[in-house]
Amino acid sequence: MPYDVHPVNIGKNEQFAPEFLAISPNNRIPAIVDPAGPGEAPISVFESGAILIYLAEKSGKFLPADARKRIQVLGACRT
Ligand SMILES: N[C@@H](CCC(=O)N[C@@H](CS)C(=O)NCC(=O)O)C(=O)O
Repeated sequence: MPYDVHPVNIGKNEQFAPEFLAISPNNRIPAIVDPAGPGEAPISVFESGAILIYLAEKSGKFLPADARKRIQVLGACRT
């Protein structure tokens, strides 16, 4: 997927800028904006785990449909 990187300098408190808080309300990086989100509307996603799940679901890759394999990928089970 093509993407643009927008550095946020937390050493300069840029994570508290209103423009960034509109994307990531917990003032944490990483965060993404998908201009073509569900319903073709833009969506902001924050928290790295949520971002990875969002991108996996959008791409149709990495997250198996099978429940056992899916939870193994999420790293939240004992086999
Ligand atoms: N649970 C978050 C943690 C992210 C996080 O802690 N990011 C740090 C940098 S590594 C941050 O943005 N700190 C800025 C702050 O706390 O103001 C995730 O997984 O995305």
